[in-house]
Amino acid sequence: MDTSAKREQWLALIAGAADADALAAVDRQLFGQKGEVLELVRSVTSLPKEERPAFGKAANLLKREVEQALATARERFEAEALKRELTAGDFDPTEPGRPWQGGTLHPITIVQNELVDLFQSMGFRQEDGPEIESEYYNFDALNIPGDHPARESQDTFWLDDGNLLRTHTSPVQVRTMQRLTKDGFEPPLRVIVPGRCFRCETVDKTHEHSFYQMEGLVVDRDVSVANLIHTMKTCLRVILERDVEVRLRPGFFPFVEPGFELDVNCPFCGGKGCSVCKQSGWIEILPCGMVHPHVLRQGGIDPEEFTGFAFGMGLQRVVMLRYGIDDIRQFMGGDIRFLQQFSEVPR
Ligand code: FA5
Repeated sequence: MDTSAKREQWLALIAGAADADALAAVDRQLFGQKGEVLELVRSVTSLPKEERPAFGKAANLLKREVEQALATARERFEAEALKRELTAGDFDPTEPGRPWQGGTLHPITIVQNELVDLFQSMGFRQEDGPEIESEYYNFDALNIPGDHPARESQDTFWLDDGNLLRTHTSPVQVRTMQRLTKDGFEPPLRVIVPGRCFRCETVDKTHEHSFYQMEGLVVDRDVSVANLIHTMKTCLRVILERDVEVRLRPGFFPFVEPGFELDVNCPFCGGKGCSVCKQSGWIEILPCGMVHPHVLRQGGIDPEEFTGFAFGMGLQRVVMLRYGIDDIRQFMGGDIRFLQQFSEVPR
């Protein structure tokens, strides 16, 4: 049977469809329940056996060609419809798009990244520890037994299983020393631990229930307070972007001996005295001290042979000083106008 006449007729029908509706009608005529193309393919059964293979092949090829012609015509109508939709009304596809509002880094992250880079350049390694901590690591290993009054100054959230939300990053001191000495490691040891801490405190301009600290720990032979002061001065000079003077006052933390509060000369008045530094010329910036022998022993290090220093920097405090922010609640307040002032994009 000659299928070429059918071919001409069907392709002309498709080409002649004026719009998508007309094309749909042609589709039904050719491929519907009694569609002409399908009828042609089915008619193979009425032929003598020897004619069937050649006819079947030709009919199927024709069917595929007509399907393809229908699909091409359908795509053309769809594209035309989309174009009509886009150019209708107020929409102007030739107008430039709105710039993409990408996120920026949180100021705490900016300063934390800078501190990590700085300490890594001084040979420190970054460590991490759990935010849900055991009583042993948060308190006992740090020389704060159950009846010690120092526990009062770090009231926390206790969980039903006896664990707690860590009140500081200091527990990672003993965790790190234990993990390394278990494998036969000996100092020198230089670590920093940035991380989130929690305290059951009333929130005000300078206190949050969740805040960030960065712990530092150095253990080696003959480590002294001079090494501590030099390291702190270097770090503060970079972070506060200016030359700094520091001073130490006695401070009490059971896991250091001696312990200090480290002050920096006021960045707002240069040390002359202003309302921020309460006319003293100094601003308290971080507590620190020489690691207590009890803590070294808990970490598997012999305090007769090694000494060390440690510090616990409140990250928000440093960020506030650097950018002149006067209320700690801004950091987690979710005010986009506050956050948009810090334009550093994620690395
Ligand atoms: C500690 O947490 C000690 N672990 C620090 C330390 C480490 C001392 C190593 C000696 C050696 P303190 O409770 O003072 O100390 O907290 C340290 C810093 O965390 C404070 O100076 C402050 O900047 C910040 N901080 C403490 N509590 C809060 C809070 N509720 N909200 C915001 N920042 C806080």
